[in-house]
Amino acid sequence: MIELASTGRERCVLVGVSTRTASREALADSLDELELLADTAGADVVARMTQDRDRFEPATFIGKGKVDELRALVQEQRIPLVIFDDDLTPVQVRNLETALEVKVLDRSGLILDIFVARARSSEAKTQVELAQLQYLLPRLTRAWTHLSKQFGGIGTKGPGETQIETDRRMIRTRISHLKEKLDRIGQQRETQRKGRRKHLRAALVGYTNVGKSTLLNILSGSDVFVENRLFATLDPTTRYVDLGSGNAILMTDTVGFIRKLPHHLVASFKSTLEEVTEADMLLHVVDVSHPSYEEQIAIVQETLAELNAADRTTLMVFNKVDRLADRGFLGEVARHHPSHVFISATRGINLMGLKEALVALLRQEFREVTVQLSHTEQRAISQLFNITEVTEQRYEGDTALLTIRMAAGDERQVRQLVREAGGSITSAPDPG
Ligand SMILES: Nc1nc2c(ncn2[C@@H]2O[C@H](COP(=O)(O)OP(=O)(O)OP(=O)(O)O)[C@@H](O)[C@H]2O)c(=O)[nH]1
Ligand SMILES: [Mg+2]
Repeated sequence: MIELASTGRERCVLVGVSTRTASREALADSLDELELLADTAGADVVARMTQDRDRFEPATFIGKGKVDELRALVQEQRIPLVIFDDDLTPVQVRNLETALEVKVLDRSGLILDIFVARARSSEAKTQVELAQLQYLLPRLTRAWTHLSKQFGGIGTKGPGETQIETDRRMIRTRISHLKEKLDRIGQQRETQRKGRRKHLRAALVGYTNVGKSTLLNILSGSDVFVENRLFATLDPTTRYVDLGSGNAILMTDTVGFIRKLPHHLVASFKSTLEEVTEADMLLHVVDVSHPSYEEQIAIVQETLAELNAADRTTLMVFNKVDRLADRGFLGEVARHHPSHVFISATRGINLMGLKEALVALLRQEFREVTVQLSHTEQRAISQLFNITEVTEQRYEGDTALLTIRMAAGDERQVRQLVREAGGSITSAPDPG
């Protein structure tokens, strides 16, 4: 663990390997990002070491010569921490720590560390702890003596084999306890979401540090934490956003994605990320000024697929256009992504365009109509309340008039229902 407050900043070396499939350029890019992650975690990068290899060394990930070189470097410059850009197996970590005599972390371990430091709510803390324990379990060996401190009560002499077994059992118990707790929180969340059904919901998704929270703040006039670091946001925040001309939505900001996001984290953040998977539409925010914005889009799309949200209606929001010296390539970007807007959240460029695009999407995905039914058709009326969003209900004599908003996919069912109940449907007056 990198201790943020107590020990100040820690110095570290980054290590990356380029292979035939991952070019040197891609590696440099990935290491830049790893450096940002290290910085976020409270470590200063003093050196980078890279190696070209066609295959990874099973025992130590990098070749023996490189291990020696690395050892010389960390010993000479008294660097206490080495961070690998790729995930290491528990055995590799152990071998490397033995050979180098300093702490070794991999990318997942580093990301977990940041999540630990940043988790604020009880839910985020629980999710992070679960991910951390699942990451730790296979790595639990003699080297992990600090566990005793973390859990308290365990002997301080450092775990022997029996002690490790006891630790493993404790961790498994703790894991199932945390899972139960998350299930309960998930159910509460579900209830809260149902209560919010009155408004359509949009979720901000995107790579970390692209400006999601900045955008939510500016659209809703709120004050969500923004920082030029990775993973500023862990807990989902939902705000009311007025789109003008009588349209409004609830917009949720949530955790950003990153390449090689540890699998355990995605799994433990499932309930947080359900805010995303259950939204009516997604705003995929992209930092179009970033050199690898295209790869970032692909990574976000992969993560969305993992969450079964790849087919959700999506508006591509290309942010930070103010940082572009040359906007010539935006035409090409627009052709690639038919549903798009270009904006700058900090400069307030084209926010009207964004709102208009959202309203257009709402109209396309959701139809607002007025249903006329005999007031005796209570069953049909209550079904309408179940399937659609009833925005207004009034009576004229024996006739019930319901203004409803329905998803395009539910329209057939609604029409049939109304027909069978002897009612009729007219388009609702355009609110605009
Ligand atoms: N130049 C420029 N900077 C921006 C713009 N929008 C956001 N930023 C900056 O980008 C950085 C990250 O912004 P955030 O809103 O925290 O990004 P995020 O996507 O919420 O990041 P995470 O919560 O870490 O996933 C901050 O320093 C913002 O000031 C923009 O339109 N132009
Ligand atoms: Mg944020």
